[in-house]
Amino acid sequence: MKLFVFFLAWAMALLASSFASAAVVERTFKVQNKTIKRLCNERVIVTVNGTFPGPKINVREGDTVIVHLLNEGPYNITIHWHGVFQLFSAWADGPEYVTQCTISPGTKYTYKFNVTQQEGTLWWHAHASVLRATVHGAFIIHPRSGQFPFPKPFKQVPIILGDWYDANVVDVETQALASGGPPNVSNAFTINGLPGDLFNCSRTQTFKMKVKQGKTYMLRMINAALNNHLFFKIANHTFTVVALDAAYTDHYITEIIVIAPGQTIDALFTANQPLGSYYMAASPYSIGVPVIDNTTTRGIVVYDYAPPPSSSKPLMPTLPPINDTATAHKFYSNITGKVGAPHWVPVPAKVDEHMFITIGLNLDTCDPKNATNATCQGPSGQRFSSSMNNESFVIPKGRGFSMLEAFFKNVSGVYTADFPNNPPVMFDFTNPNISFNPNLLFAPKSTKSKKLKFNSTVEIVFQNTAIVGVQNHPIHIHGFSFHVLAQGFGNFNSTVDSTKFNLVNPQLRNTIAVPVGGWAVIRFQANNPGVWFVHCHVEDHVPWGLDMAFEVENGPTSSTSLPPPPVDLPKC
Ligand SMILES: *[C@@H]1O[C@H](CO)[C@@H](O)[C@H](O)[C@H]1NC(C)=O
Ligand SMILES: *[C@@H]1O[C@H](CO)[C@@H](O)[C@H](O)[C@H]1NC(C)=O
Ligand SMILES: *[C@@H]1O[C@H](CO)[C@@H](O)[C@H](O)[C@H]1NC(C)=O
Ligand SMILES: *[C@@H]1O[C@H](CO)[C@@H](O)[C@H](O)[C@H]1NC(C)=O
Ligand SMILES: *[C@@H]1O[C@H](CO)[C@@H](O)[C@H](O)[C@H]1NC(C)=O
Ligand SMILES: *[C@@H]1O[C@H](CO)[C@@H](O)[C@H](O)[C@H]1NC(C)=O
Ligand SMILES: *[C@@H]1O[C@H](CO)[C@@H](O)[C@H](O)[C@H]1NC(C)=O
Ligand SMILES: *[C@@H]1O[C@H](CO)[C@@H](O)[C@H](O)[C@H]1NC(C)=O
Ligand SMILES: *[C@@H]1O[C@H](CO)[C@@H](O)[C@H](O)[C@H]1NC(C)=O
Ligand SMILES: *[C@@H]1O[C@H](CO)[C@@H](O)[C@H](O)[C@H]1NC(C)=O
Ligand SMILES: *[C@@H]1O[C@H](CO)[C@@H](O)[C@H](O)[C@H]1NC(C)=O
Ligand SMILES: *[C@@H]1O[C@H](CO)[C@@H](O)[C@H](O)[C@H]1NC(C)=O
Ligand SMILES: [Cu+2]
Repeated sequence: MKLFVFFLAWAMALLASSFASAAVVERTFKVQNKTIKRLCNERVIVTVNGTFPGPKINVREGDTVIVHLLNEGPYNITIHWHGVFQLFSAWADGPEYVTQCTISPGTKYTYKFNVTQQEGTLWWHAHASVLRATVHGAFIIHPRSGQFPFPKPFKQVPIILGDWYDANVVDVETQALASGGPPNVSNAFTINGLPGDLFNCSRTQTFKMKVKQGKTYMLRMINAALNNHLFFKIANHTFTVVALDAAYTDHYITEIIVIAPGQTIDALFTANQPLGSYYMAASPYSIGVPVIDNTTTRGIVVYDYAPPPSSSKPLMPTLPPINDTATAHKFYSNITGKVGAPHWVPVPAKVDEHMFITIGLNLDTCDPKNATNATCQGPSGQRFSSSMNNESFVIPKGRGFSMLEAFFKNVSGVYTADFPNNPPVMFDFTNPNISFNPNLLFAPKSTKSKKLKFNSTVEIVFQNTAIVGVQNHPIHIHGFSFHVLAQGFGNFNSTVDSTKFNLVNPQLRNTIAVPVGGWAVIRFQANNPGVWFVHCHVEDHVPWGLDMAFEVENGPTSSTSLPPPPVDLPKC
């Protein structure tokens, strides 16, 4: 009898695993120009396969992904698979000049990687210039078993929040980088590429989601907007957050979702209201940015058999004011990780490397003798800059190799491995009185990485500064998810604040919105050799220098080392 039960269990396990065996998901992405009309004007944008947002990729955990990227567009490009661990496949990670040289117009590159040890919503986006504005899409990792750690929702719907520039977005950036001033802001936010009926000429450009009363839906949310955190609500409905950045969380019930650039959220909602139509809407959360797109995008949730919209106006949710830090902070800090859920990782207990990294804006000097309005449009007649630990990162373009190739081939002159563990001087980081202190304002330009031993555990305090002005910077780490141990306002004080660390069930994230005028502490294990970009996901801050990189050494065996580059890796 015992033997029979054992046999049955074995046979069933075999059956289950054959149903759930790993597949190869192979796609072709054609990067190409596309003329589309938004906000009354036709614009040429760069797309994948002519769609905005781009094609959705569905995989199951354990699958192999092969994407052939053909660049038929006008610009150099790369694609990043945002949040995918890229275990032992750093060559497929994508950030320009960090893990690869760019794919020039008329050429191609094949991204190949396995998706393991994670499930939920992630996304892909261009990681060259500002092309991610229009070159992005959902990357959805379904459970290999087909089972969620909650009842299966009736439908799963991607909600990609983005923004729209009524201009050529590459020209907007080029002009801003030349002038040293702030780039022009977007003209609209979008839900799945559509601005919604609050904008001119956009009544038919409103995202509609049909629902059946009583059913539960899973929104797979992505903030693809270049520079803005967003508040999101559906009138008269509440959400249950079940995952953040493709890691399961304890169920968190909320009327509002807050999502920083780069982040993703899986949220359930049940169509439990009277038949009718209800707006879903998003508006920005922002502090310290003087000029901002403060518009609202909206779509409509329509119940099946609802009276036609002409006879009943959809209900509109009330969104918080743009500066509602209390609401943003509550959402960002209150959710906990789901211990024991698939792919849960306990917090590593022993820390090998402690880092304290200041993050924020800076200025770059304008030669007063040469100062013109064309080149010195930043504050105080200077140029905008930004830094981590007072090192303003320069992307190593034009040095012959990407950082990853330099790492693999041991080439010098591309970057150095001396990124400091601490800022050069301690000061009252978040005191507004220091904002224009000339001793703190100007950060030197460099391309520095921090070297990590394979499998070492790193703890980082990210400390915002008030230099130029405080903001909330969403810091994204490539190649890893990290535990968020604590967050707070003001200056981090290790005596007081380390007692607040959640070492039991913290969030696992790939992008942490460091509170405005505050700090966040994260911890992760460097189990993936390669060069991994670390940067603010506010797009404007990337070329200004709010970046660094980790160089993770190879492990002791060939299976724990970075394999050689693919033969078609683009050359610089
Ligand atoms: C993109 O377009 C190409 C041909 O134009 C097609 O072969 C490919 O399947 C499309 N890819 C996706 C993801 O739709
Ligand atoms: C694509 O559009 C850009 C910007 O509008 C234009 O400069 C370029 O010539 C176009 N390229 C192609 C290949 O159509
Ligand atoms: C993906 O996994 C398979 C099977 O373990 C392995 O043979 C292959 O090298 C992996 N591919 C990449 C790109 O890591
Ligand atoms: C929907 O919410 C509004 C306020 O946001 C409230 O006034 C109204 O009573 C609610 N309607 C229903 C049917 O619950
Ligand atoms: C947006 O900001 C402008 C000025 O920057 C202001 O005139 C306008 O009222 C604001 N709109 C909203 C919806 O807050
Ligand atoms: C938000 O801005 C409004 C209008 O400028 C101001 O009255 C209010 O005090 C601000 N709230 C916070 C929390 O800063
Ligand atoms: C979440 O907020 C509640 C109410 O403010 C508080 O009691 C709880 O400790 C918070 N949990 C976390 C993990 O921050
Ligand atoms: C002066 O400004 C021009 C651009 O207007 C720039 O090319 C040049 O390098 C600057 N010279 C100095 C000494 O800063
Ligand atoms: C520079 O711009 C300011 C205002 O933005 C203007 O008053 C001034 O005349 C301009 N100077 C030059 C040399 O263009
Ligand atoms: C890395 O560390 C983890 C636990 O901290 C351990 O299970 C694993 O074996 C280590 N890997 C290697 C290659 O040493
Ligand atoms: C940290 O907090 C402790 C306890 O309040 C205080 O004594 C200490 O001066 C603080 N340290 C710093 C650097 O502010
Ligand atoms: C595009 O890539 C080519 C080849 O690496 C390089 O020469 C060129 O400068 C790049 N163009 C831009 C605008 O970055
Ligand atoms: Cu930033």
